[in-house]
Amino acid sequence: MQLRVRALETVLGEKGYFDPAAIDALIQAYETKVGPHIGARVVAKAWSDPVFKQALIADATKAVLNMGALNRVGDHLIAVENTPKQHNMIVCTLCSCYPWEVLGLPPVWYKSAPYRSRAVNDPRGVLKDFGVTLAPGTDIRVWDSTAETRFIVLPMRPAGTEGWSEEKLAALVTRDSMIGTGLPKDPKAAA
Ligand SMILES: [Co+2]
Repeated sequence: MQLRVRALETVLGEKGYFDPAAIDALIQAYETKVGPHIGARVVAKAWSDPVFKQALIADATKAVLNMGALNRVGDHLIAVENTPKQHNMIVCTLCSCYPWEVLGLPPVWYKSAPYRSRAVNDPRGVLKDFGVTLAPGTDIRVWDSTAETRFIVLPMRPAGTEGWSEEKLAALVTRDSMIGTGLPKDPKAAA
């Protein structure tokens, strides 16, 4: 596969269909600029600013545009909010669709067949494997990503963070908490 991609890239480049520098810039952006720190800032802002949170739930694509996210044409981002009654979890059962613009490159397990099937069949078991136990009575909703529609979980703001700055809050937001396979860090441990 790598060789094929390389060959295709060479041919297209030689024919002048694209500028190799543009590809390099894109790869570099995803390797160094884009990552879960962007999603963490989005979540921290939503925790701190009710107006932004409303805008995020209404249209996440639009809401994250101003936060350094590299939106790709045709992509649609949806933010799903965890509540005491509902925990959200994200999967791509078909392949590995992932909200790159806010979370960067996907972890290896996200693309694995066991995660992709078990997230649907046994989400509670998957959470257990990740060390997450939800309060009794919490429903789990699993969202299946596609090439056009991707999801980011808005975790619940941890108790004991009243008055915290957005920057301090963002440090609690883990990548997995935005996929739904984890929870934010314990503020007592982080303080
Ligand atoms: Co996919």
